[in-house]
Amino acid sequence: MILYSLIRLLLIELLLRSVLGANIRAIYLFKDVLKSNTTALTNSGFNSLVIFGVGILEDGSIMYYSNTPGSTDVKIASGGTYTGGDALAAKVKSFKASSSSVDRVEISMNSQHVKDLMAKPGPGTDTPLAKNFAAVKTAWGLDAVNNDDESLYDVGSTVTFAKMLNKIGYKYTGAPYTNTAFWKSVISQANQGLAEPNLLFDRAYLQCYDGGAGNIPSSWASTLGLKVVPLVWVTNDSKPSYGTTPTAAKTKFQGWNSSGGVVGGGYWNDYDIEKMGTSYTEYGAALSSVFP
Ligand SMILES: *[C@@H]1O[C@H](CO)[C@@H](O)[C@H](O)[C@H]1NC(C)=O
Ligand SMILES: *[C@@H]1O[C@H](CO)[C@@H](O)[C@H](O)[C@H]1NC(C)=O
Ligand SMILES: CC(=O)N[C@H]1CO[C@H](CO)[C@@H](O)[C@@H]1O
Repeated sequence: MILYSLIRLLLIELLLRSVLGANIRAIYLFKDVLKSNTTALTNSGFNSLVIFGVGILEDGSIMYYSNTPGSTDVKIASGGTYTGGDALAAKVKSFKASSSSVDRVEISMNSQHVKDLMAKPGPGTDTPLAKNFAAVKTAWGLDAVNNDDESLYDVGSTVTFAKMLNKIGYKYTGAPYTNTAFWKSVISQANQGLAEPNLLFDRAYLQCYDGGAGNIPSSWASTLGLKVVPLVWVTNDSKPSYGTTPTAAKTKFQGWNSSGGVVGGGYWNDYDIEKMGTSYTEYGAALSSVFP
């Protein structure tokens, strides 16, 4: 009887967690995914990988910008077809292999050409842009598109684009660091008439470093009407003052967790962990201890 009750409690807990998503452990992949340490990324407790450096061209083709010395940029979809090659597809698909802790993979992009393409040819699912996103989704096994708009901030075209992506099976997320008014409008319009767990805009990865260093996750969550996933920047020799060790990250996540309004945490970015020779295991463990 006791065992049965325990199992039932455990199942309810797991169900609640999956519904509420209260344990997001994310990392942004700045380094070319063909060069980063896949074993470490998929075995250190992270459950969400966000591939940085995707962009849209004027004709609706999609690029993957490598951001890594010695790597080249790749056109990953054009004319409604996946063009990124088998190696890249196999690599990204392997992130969610059965042995991996990862269950969600997103691509992160800015708002380049979104407004123009939403105006013409528009957000139909038969447009080159929509077909290209569908092709990449299938080839890479993606779950969401992450909006890292840090300059254009056009609410109307952003919401239209998010709804187009939703029609082809993507969730939509954001990486805000400033401009609460923009994000609040996008979230409320994208999620109009929807409720957990079926939100379209279902995650806000809040930058709490660099330009966003003063951000308070609980305040953002109440303004946005959506709990947030605060991000810290790992130890980095580019802007060392924002560098956060695993120990310091754990302290920050604990503080934010106790203030409320958060559903996990995450890091900007894998490149710096590898360049600085710090430990994926330790960064992952800092998240797992606060957001198990
Ligand atoms: C990749 O990560 C694994 C596990 O953390 C580690 O054992 C291995 O040495 C790393 N590989 C490289 C090339 O750094
Ligand atoms: C996180 O916050 C929740 C809710 O306040 C609390 O129950 C939990 O113990 C906290 N976790 C840690 C590791 O501090
Ligand atoms: C060592 C280093 O310069 N690392 C990176 C820190 O992050 C920025 C982006 O925010 C990269 O451009 C750097 O390469």
